[in-house]
Amino acid sequence: MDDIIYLLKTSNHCVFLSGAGVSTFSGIPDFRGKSGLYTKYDADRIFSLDEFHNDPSYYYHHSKDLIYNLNEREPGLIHKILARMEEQGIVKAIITQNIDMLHQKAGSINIIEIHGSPASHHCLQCGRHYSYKNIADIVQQDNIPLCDGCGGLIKPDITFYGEMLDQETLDAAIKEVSEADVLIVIGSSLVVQPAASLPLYTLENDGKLVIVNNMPTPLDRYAHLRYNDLQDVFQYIEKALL
Ligand code: CNA
Repeated sequence: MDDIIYLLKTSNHCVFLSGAGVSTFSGIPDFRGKSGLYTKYDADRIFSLDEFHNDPSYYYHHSKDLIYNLNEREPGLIHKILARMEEQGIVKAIITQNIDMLHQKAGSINIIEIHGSPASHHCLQCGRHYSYKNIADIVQQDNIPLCDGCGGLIKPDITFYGEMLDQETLDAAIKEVSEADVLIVIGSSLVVQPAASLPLYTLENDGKLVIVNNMPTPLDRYAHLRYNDLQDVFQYIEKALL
């Protein structure tokens, strides 16, 4: 564990790439972990663009207690320690695949949400914007949100499967990982593209890759350091550096 402390102490531009495993400490299930959503149902379908167009109730029904109750969720151990690490200049940026807004809630500032966020929604017909709270109230009453102006279907500004990532956001993430001398991937299975390929930019630019995940990932063989348990690693970092 002293090896990761050494890397953090000597790094000039340390970036984290976070995945759903980080938010399991806040009671939000991941997708592919031991108790992930895949063990219960086809989680891809919830976030499928085709499915959303065919039957938006599938997304809104299944995300009622996943997305539209996020005001009840609190940042976990990892979110909190990362925010303190940024405050102390140890972390330069967090790129997250998560769509739960918990890095912000913990106080992190430089966050790149590559899969978007439910903080905003928009009407697919006229483009009118809606806030998270606006939509959460409607979904909690088991209704499907429709546009006040034109009656069009409202979609969260989350990138669904079958949809392109926002190019500006992806470019910002690529810039960060390219500049990173240390990239630490935490709680991600590294299978969802293009996020899963971001570490390759760090490696191409002679940066070091660290992976903390309790299941194998396709990039394990490229990792300079590899750990299993998020809690162990972050508690060690907290004790050694904060
Ligand atoms: P994933 O594929 O579910 O991978 C999460 C990984 O974390 C798994 O390999 C787990 O084994 C691992 N893990 C869980 N707990 C721990 C722990 N304590 N220590 C070490 N490892 C642990 O999720 P990814 O983020 O890789 O996949 C990307 C998808 C999942 C994105 O599109 C997300 O939007 C989507 N997602 C987000 C959330 C959220 O916002 N909280 C929740 C579920 C899914």
